[in-house]
Amino acid sequence: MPDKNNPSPDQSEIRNVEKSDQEAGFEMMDNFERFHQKNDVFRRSWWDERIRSEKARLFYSTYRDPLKSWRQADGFTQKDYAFRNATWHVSDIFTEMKENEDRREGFSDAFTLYRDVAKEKILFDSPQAAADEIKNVAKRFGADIVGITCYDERWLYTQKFSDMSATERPNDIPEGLKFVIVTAQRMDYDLIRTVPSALSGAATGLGYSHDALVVLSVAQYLRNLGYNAVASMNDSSLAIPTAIQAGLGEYGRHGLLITKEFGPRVRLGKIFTDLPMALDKPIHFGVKEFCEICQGCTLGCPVKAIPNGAPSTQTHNQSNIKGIKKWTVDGEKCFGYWAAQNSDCSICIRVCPYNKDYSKWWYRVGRWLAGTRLRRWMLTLDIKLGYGRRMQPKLWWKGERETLAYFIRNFLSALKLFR
Ligand code: B12
Ligand code: SF4
Ligand code: SF4
Repeated sequence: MPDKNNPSPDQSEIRNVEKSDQEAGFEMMDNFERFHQKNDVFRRSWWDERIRSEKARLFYSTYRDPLKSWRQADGFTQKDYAFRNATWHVSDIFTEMKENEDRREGFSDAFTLYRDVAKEKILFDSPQAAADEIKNVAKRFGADIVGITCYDERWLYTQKFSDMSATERPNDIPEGLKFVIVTAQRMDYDLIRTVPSALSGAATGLGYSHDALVVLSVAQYLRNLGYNAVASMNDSSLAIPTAIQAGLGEYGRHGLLITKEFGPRVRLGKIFTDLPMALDKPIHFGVKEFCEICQGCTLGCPVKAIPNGAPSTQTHNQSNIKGIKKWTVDGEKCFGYWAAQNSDCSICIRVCPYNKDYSKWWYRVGRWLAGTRLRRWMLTLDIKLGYGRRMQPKLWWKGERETLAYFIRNFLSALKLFR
C-alpha cells in the first residue's frame, strides 16, 4: 500500500493483476489486444465507408443545425431537439474550444487544464485520508459515486484518433499518473423513460455537461494541492472496466456498468493523478446471476445488438476489443439505429430492471431480493409491474413523473395479473 514516505509506488507493488482480475470478474484471454480509438464506431463513422453515410452525417448535424423540416412525431419535434441540444451546450463549448488545434476535448482528447500544478505539495496523513478527502470533494463538485483504482494500461487506447483530420495520434496521458479516480453522474430517470425520442437524448447531454464540470474541477483541485492530474471523459481510455475495478458496480449483459445506486443510468468520468490514495475493490451484488436469467435488454433492443447467450470471446466486428470473455454488443447495429432515428438511444437502460431510483427503500429491498434465490420471482414481478415501459414524451413535458401513486397503481394491476 502506498504511504507518505513512498508516494509513487510501482503498480506491481499495489496490485496483483491476476488476483485483481479475479476479484473484478474479468476473464482475460492470451490473445488480448488493447483497443485503438480509431476503431470505435463513432470514429469509424467519419473514416470507414462501411459506417459513414448521409444518415450518419445528418445524425451529427441535428446536434448543431435545425432540421430542414421538423417532424410532428411525439418526442422528435423542434422543442424536443431544442431542449436536447441545450443540455449538450456546456459540454460542446469545452469540446469545441480547441478545435482549431485539432483537439476535441472530452471525446478524442483529454481536457486542457489552464492552471499549473502548485509548487508546494500538501501531504495527507495516509493514502486512506487522501482517498476520503478526494471522494468528499468530488461529491461536492456533483459526482454521485466515486471510486479509486490504479492505472491499468490495458484500458488505455493504443492511439487516439481525430475525427476532424482523420489522423492517429499517440495517447498522451503523462507517465507516473498511477491512480485513477472514477466518477459516475446519474442520468435523469424520467427523461430516459421517454426513449426512443430526441427528448431522451437530453439525459445524455446533461450527463456530459455535468461530467465536464466534475472531472475538470476535481483535476484542478488536485493540481492546486501540488499533484499532477488529467481530466478525462470519453477520451483516452475505456471507462467501464476501470469503473468496475474502482468498485462502482458490476458488468451487465447490455455491455454497461450497473451501479448499486442508479443501475446502468450513469455517465462516467475519470481523473488520472499521481496523488497516492487507498484503492477500492470491485463489488458484487448479484448482477451477473440476474443477467443470466434476464433478457430484458436483448429483447428490448430494436436492432438485436445485445447477445442472448453466455459471455463469450466472440466479437461482432473491428469495433470490439479482442481477447476478453464477456457480453459484447454489436456497436455497428447500435449506431445504425441512432443514425436511422436521428438521435441517440438508451432503450437498453430504460428496460433494465436495475434502472430504478434506489433512494426509495422499496427498490432497495427489490435489489437485495434480486441478488438472492428469489431473483426469478423478482424478474417476473418487475415485468408484471410494467417497469421499463416507455412514457410518452408529451407526458414528460406535461410534468408526469414516476410517483408513489404510479407505483401503487401498477402494483394493484399486477396483483390482478397474478391471480
Ligand atoms: C464508442 C462508444 C459507444 C458506441 C460504439 C461502441 C463500439 N463498440 O464502438 C455505441 C454507439 C455503441 C455506444 C452506445 C451506447 N453508449 Co457508449 N460509449 C462509447 C465510448 C465513447 C467508447 C467505448 C469504446 O471504445 N468501445 C469500443 C470497444 C472497446 O467496445 P467493446 O469491445 O464492445 O467493449 C464495450 C464493453 O464491453 C466495455 N468493455 C470494454 N473493455 C472491457 C473489458 C472488460 C473486462 C469488461 C467487463 C468490459 C469492457 O466497454 C465497451 C463500451 O463500448 C464509451 C466511453 C469510454 N471511453 O469508454 C461510451 C460509454 C461506454 N457509453 C455509454 C452509454 C451510456 C451508451 C448508451 C446507453 C448511449 C447513451 N444514450 O448514452 C449506448 C449503449 C449501448 C450498449 N448497450 O453498449 C457510457 C456507459 C455508462 C455505463 N453505465 O456503463 C460510456 C462509458 C460513456 C460515459 N461517459 O458514461 N457507445
Ligand atoms: S436488462 Fe436484464 S439482462 Fe439486460 S443488463 Fe439489465 S438485468 Fe441484465
Ligand atoms: S442503445 Fe439502443 S440500439 Fe444500442 S444497444 Fe442499447 S437498445 Fe440497442
